Amino acid sequence: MAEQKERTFIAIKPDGVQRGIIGEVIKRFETKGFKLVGMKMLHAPQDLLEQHYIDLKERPFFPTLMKYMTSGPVVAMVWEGKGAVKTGRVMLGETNPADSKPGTIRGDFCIDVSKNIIHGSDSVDSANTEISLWFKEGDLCSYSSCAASWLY
Ligand code: IDP
Ligand code: MG
Repeated sequence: MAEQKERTFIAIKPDGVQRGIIGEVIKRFETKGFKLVGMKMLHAPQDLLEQHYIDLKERPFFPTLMKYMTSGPVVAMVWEGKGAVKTGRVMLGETNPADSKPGTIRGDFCIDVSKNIIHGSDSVDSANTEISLWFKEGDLCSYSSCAASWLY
């Protein structure tokens, strides 16, 4: 069996969805060369978000974060390709948009750390944990049956 390519979990947060930035995010990951292997839109339940952000449970902004993330639907995606986790984080920019360079998603489309429009896994381990939290294995696609070998 072919070696599993690196995958990262990317989610467009409720403000990104409401502001119409879904297509822009997909365009950036797609044209960069990553492959979309899973995508769904959902109004994420609180218990899923509590698991997703378990490491931040004790932080003072946690209740605000939960309110923000349940304020509307999110678009959850899995992108695959060489260095998807690290490159994905570079494409997102810093957690605080004020520290994010122009050309990054947060640098181009938001100004406030509490409304920073997008999530991206910060390590391969957390990517795997987050992917299995948000998706069932059968939900994810494989391109292995494609005739042409992929460039990336
Ligand atoms: P990351 O999303 O860049 O990985 P984390 O430190 O994991 O950043 O924080 C998760 C999310 O929590 C951030 O993306 C942001 O939505 C929110 N957050 C982080 N720090 C703050 C803060 O100081 N105030 C309000 N919200 C914050
Ligand atoms: Mg994080």
